[in-house]
Amino acid sequence: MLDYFFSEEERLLIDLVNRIGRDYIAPHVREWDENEAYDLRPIKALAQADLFGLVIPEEYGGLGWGTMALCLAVEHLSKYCPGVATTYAASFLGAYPILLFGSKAQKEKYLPEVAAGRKLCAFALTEPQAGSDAAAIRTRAEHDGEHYVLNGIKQWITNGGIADIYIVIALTDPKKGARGASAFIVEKGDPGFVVGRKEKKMGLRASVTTELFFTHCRIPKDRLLGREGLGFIVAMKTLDYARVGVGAQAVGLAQGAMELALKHARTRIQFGQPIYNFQAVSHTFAEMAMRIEAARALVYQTARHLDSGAKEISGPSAMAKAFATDVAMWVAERAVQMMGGYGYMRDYGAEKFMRDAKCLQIYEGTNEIQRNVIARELLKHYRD
Ligand code: COS
Repeated sequence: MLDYFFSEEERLLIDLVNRIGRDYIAPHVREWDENEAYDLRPIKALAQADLFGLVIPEEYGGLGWGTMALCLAVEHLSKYCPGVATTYAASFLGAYPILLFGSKAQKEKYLPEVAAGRKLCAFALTEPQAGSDAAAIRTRAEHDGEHYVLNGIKQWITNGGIADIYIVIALTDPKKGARGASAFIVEKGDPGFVVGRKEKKMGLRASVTTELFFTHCRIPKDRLLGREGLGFIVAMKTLDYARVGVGAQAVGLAQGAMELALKHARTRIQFGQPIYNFQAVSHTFAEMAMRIEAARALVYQTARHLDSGAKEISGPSAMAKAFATDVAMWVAERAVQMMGGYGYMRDYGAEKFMRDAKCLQIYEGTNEIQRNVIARELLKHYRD
């Protein structure tokens, strides 16, 4: 691995996350995957280590470190279990809108609880008919005195049911399309808000994904984030910040898959020698290492770019997400191949990385959508 000149704090953070990974995640990974079970223990350990406060400013009880720190935490968690990393990262996806667009009162009310890990967040944009075409949402939010009344369905929401705070994008002025969307904070227990069934997923099975139903769900007016009409911008800006985190998740996943397969290749004897001695195998690992390092460098540089306060973040974040997750899928598939029958069997962990990797190319915007974003941003630099 290249020397990325981590600060002392970053080194301590990496050690801490690895300790949590070894103690609270590694022993249970297979069981959670088999049983599609969400387990609170690693989340509690992350909370006790103050790691839910990484990007939350100190004045709201966080550490105020930024996106780079969050990427390091997500990367190293993902080596052990990308599903646990999903629960953790998705909570930040739900916290970013408050961080970026919340009023002082909203920040004071919600962020300390989030930073302490006492409350998880979720981000609800997707609907049955609105996936890549996010502007096609139908969930409505109508005025009713001092309240808004929400009606609609959200689909494939990470942390559904286990989160206490939900950012819900809904139309306040449907005639205006994307410009008529607004973002709201909905709390667990709000009247008319019901969590639907838990989805059965191919991978990331330690994380929870559900539908959300809003039926005449009444929320006070002060739950609006920013102002009416800003909902689509809230969603897109949030994704600009969060997508690099999916890239970090991909780097950790790929590293975990490579290390697993490498251990196998160095100890598996065929034709009288470790299979790593065969060039077809060692060159595959060389290729894995190269691609992972390129993905890592892009993710770290993008995270530092975001932390610098740079304005143009959509393109870099989309690049980091698409590039790193494509690398992760490739590495995980190759890891299965390098382990042969052991790779295919559920007892050995490689196929789980492959199933987990698939989702990373899909969620928080498919990699096809990322390429749309990159192509759109590219044109801004070559207008003449
Ligand atoms: N920051 C700020 N504003 C943004 C933005 C960004 N990153 N991306 C888009 N916008 C604005 C546009 O400027 C445009 O505003 P105006 O109407 O004022 O011009 C508006 O949002 C609509 O943008 P655009 O015309 O590009 O939207 P499309 O309908 O073509 O949809 C989107 C393209 C952005 C929805 C698509 O690229 C996308 O990201 N889809 C995936 C959604 C997603 O990630 N879902 C996962 C949910 S969380 S797991």
